[in-house]
Amino acid sequence: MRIDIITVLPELMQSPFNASILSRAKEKNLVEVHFHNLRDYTVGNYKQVDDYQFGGGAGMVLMIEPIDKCISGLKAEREYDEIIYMTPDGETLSQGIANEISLKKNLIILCGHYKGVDQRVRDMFVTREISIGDYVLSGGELAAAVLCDAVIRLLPGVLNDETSALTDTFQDNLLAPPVYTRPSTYKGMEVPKILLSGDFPKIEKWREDQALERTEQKRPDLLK
Ligand code: 6GU
Repeated sequence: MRIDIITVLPELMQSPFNASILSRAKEKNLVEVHFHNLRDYTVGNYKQVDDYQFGGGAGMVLMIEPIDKCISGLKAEREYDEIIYMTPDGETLSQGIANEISLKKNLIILCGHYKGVDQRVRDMFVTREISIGDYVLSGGELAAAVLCDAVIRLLPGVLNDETSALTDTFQDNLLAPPVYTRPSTYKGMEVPKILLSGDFPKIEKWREDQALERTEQKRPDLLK
């Protein structure tokens, strides 16, 4: 997978991509992530990327011209499966959307800022608009990092235990069951005996029951 991220704050995005699973995915050549600083695509001497909105009102709007230059340059080099705009008025990210996007090859992710982007960018280029929840962030960068994390960890070969993503919370619309590790007794608190029994069919049944019970208690909306 190749991901091109267009942003006015590339430095905000470095650390999530240089740690843990995402850096391992890059080292294994399972994903390439390229950052494009919108300021490098400006036309005048002032490196201006935003301007006041027509009609008046508070807040700056990202201008179409640098975004057009950046996206058109990328599109001239390869086909993109999706041009995603990160915006709080997009569809809310879910495990299902992450699964879908993980099947794509080339993605552009445009990070919004200030009051957003000129609507003509959305009309002309954007194929999908994604939010990470009903609250407002100061820019799309952190949301883009969340989306990339959710997607990249699903790429075959990224996780060490290949089956691990299948048992995540939200796959199957169920929360994951409780997990335990050593020691088996800690300050009088015991690990459920069944997990120490070695009876794997029974353990599997217990986990399914626990997942269902946990979902009923904490997220009954998922069962509807
Ligand atoms: Cl994608 N962008 C911004 N600015 N705020 C958000 C968001 C995105 N998703 C939730 N809040």
